[in-house]
Amino acid sequence: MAVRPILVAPHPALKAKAKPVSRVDDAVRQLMDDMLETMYQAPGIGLAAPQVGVPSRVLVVDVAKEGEPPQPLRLANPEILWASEETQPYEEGCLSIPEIYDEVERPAKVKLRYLNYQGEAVEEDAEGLFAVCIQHEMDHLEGVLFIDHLSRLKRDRAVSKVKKAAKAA
Ligand code: K1U
Ligand code: ZN
Repeated sequence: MAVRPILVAPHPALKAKAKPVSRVDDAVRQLMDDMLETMYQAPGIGLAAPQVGVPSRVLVVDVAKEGEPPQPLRLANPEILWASEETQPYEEGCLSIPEIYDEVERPAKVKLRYLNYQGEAVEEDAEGLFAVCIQHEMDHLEGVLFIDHLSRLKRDRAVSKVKKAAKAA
């Protein structure tokens, strides 16, 4: 397993739509394992392949609370089959937009389908932080960042803050 560098906005790879994987083979499993290691090291609760420069529909998530055993999830070709009308606000962050946090309103519950580590199709219900994180990561597969859900003023402020920090570094 290897820690891969995480791309930071406004990198153009973060705005591209990712392609489905044709099957979950050893290369995809290696990518999933590297992404989990990268996510834990960051630290974060999710990571999408475009954030490590790979334009594939692969993501990893672990929303276990501190003190709980890890619950790593590796997903390929995830789809949202259903989303609730009820929404919930959550203060989101993003490893590709360091030090910016803001509230995003998303469906409170979703039903998912994806291919797991073994390439089997799995259907799963998500709510709470799990639902928030899955939707945030699936946005990355469409080239959408959480700041794209904010007002233009907040988004422009966030991008210029990140650009300034990158220049200073
Ligand atoms: O996609 C990403 O950049 C990862 C992002 C996921 C996310 C966070 C919050 C709401 C929705 C999606 C992060 O993991 S940001 C870091 C973070 O939330 C965190 C870091 C350490 C401990 C707990 C949370
Ligand atoms: Zn993100």
